[in-house]
Amino acid sequence: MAEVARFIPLNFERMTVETQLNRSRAFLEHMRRRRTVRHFSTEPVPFELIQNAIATAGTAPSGANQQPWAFVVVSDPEVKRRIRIAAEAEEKESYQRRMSDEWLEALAPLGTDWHKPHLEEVPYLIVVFRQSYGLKTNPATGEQVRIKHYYSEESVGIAVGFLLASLHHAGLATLTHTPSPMGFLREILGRPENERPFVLIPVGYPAADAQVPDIQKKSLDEIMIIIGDESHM
Ligand code: IYR
Repeated sequence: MAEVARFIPLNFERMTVETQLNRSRAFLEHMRRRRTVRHFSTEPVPFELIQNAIATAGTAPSGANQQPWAFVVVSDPEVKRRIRIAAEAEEKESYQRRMSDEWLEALAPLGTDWHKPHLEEVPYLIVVFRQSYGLKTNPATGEQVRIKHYYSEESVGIAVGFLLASLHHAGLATLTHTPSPMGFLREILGRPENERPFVLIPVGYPAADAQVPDIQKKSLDEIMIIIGDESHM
């Protein structure tokens, strides 16, 4: 039997337009300073910052509110080491054989290669898993039943956006890393068969001498298309 919808009053804070503009501008300026970092310090990070960021990710909207995600936090040096070794093996093969010239050319401005020392140097790795379907135990039979998940890719993508924004807001640096293929993460971390690795995120403070590639974001004109008359705004 389908569950019936129940409703409660929305807890919504209406702001003055001035407050709205101030907050929106401050958030934009703050997010403009976020950079993907590949040179990290080994300095420890307060664990609550990681917990709060994952709790923030957990507030994301998702298809049918199915919340098809799991966030594995790795600080164990031995596990980080196994992840680095496996990731570098895949990345070496990718850079040397699997990636097309067109792909390598697209990556050239980032200056990346197969070496991933940061996977061991950072205090935390957050490995995000997407549950391509749900697993529930039928209480009557004890059998595992598969639950279809809707829009799991989009849902996890949105949650990761929340996670990255929260970590940046908390003064931490991140890297969205997708070694390809990523199947080794499921094995090393012992995740169930319904979970697929989505992204591997090293989190920490940047190294004191960290450098980032000199690349630009597209301008608002390039990404926003207006249908309507906003000239009075
Ligand atoms: N996964 C590789 C290659 C790589 C691919 C993309 I698309 C990037 O934006 C950056 C890197 C690596 O991490 O080096």
